[in-house]
Amino acid sequence: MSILLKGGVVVSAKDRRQLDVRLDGETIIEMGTNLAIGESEVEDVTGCFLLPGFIDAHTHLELNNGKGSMGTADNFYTGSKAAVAKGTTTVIDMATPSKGSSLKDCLAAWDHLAEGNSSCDYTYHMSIIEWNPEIKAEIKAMIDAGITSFKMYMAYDNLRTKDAEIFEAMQEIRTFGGMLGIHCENGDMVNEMIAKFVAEGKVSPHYHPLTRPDSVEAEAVERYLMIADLADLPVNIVHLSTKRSLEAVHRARERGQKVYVETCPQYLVLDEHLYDGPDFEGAKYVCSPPLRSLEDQAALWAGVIEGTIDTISTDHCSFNFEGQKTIGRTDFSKIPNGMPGVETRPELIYTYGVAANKITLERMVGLLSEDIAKQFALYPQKGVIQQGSDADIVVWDPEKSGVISAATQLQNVDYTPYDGFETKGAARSVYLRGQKVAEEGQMINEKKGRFVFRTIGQNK
Ligand code: DUC
Ligand code: ZN
Ligand code: ZN
Repeated sequence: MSILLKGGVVVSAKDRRQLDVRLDGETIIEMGTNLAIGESEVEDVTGCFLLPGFIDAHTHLELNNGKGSMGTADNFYTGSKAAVAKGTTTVIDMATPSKGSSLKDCLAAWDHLAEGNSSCDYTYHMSIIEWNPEIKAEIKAMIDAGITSFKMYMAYDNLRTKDAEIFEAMQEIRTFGGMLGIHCENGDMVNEMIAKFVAEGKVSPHYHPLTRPDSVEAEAVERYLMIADLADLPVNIVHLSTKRSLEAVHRARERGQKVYVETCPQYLVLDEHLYDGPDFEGAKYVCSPPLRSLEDQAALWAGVIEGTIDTISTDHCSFNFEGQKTIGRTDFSKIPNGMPGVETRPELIYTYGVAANKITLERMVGLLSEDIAKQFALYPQKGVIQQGSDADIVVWDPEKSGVISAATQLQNVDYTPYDGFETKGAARSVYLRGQKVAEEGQMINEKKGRFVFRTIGQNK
């Protein structure tokens, strides 16, 4: 039976309109003012906004961190439930091969993790952690398999490749019109500084951000953008966290380069003082790049407001405090890097952005959904409420308030960096391809997620 969402305000990245929306099967079939109820089942959404399902373009729902057998606290089953319950209907997860593995094997492994377990729709960025003729030949194979975006690393010894390899990969990706995102930090400098601090007995979480100062990120951003200029490839910068990196982006744009910039909620609402908390609490915030200064935070907000930052995703990568983060009690460099966040992004950005009058709701829709869909070849199947698009809809109640809490969260991890944060606005119900899957922040219909096949050129 079709469903009629009646009395709400439909929001896109450019405007808002009072429209009823009819869903049938998996798609939006009709939109208009005062639509007749007919045979439809009605959800009265008066007082609510209808937002296109949010897309998180940067998750590590399942990741082995390369330091022994440590896997993330969440997996596809738990992470996707936490995502969709609060409004994120699609994730682009980082498929990460192990050394020596083919991209095809990695894709099969990620399909195995997600298929039948995911409660939101999903696709992947394919990580390229080594470069050789076999991997090169697989770039086209990935695009043919619906994976149009790739990820590389300039830091992390088990993941990073050389500049020349990045350059070669860029040229191959450019041949097929794919999208590349890179983790920008100077890995050599990070290693130098970790060795120095550890040798000096400076081993508390306080030292984590000091091994990765803004220059470490900005240098890598500048170098990456110069390599991209040489390769003539539009590129994405993931989790950009500093003012100096944003300045490097401005320079690249001024010389005519197309650069996409992603930042994350943690860089907008948390800051570096948290590394100095008592009882090893600072370990909870160990992620890379690290949390930054209030000056960086202000520069990032300015970028979000002006539009020099394009998207906000989470870098969700959850490790428990007890038993995982605590492994680094006597050496911060052993603390697994990453924080949970796939569940909290919509409420945080609404609270600190929209309700705080920093950005409009239209801008939030762009940052969390529409512009991500356009960048990653998901649009107009995803990222917009219009006739013919997937019926991924968040019924957003701006009056709902709440408090983020580790005790009540759906993420399968023993803490949240936002514990006790008061929020304004929340998803009242969430539709995934026409099915109501969540209500009042809880799952009512799980494991309905599906792989989204992406095609180059769809992102217009
Ligand atoms: N940074 C993190 O903190 N965790 C996962 C990967 C990354 O780049
Ligand atoms: Zn990264
Ligand atoms: Zn990441």
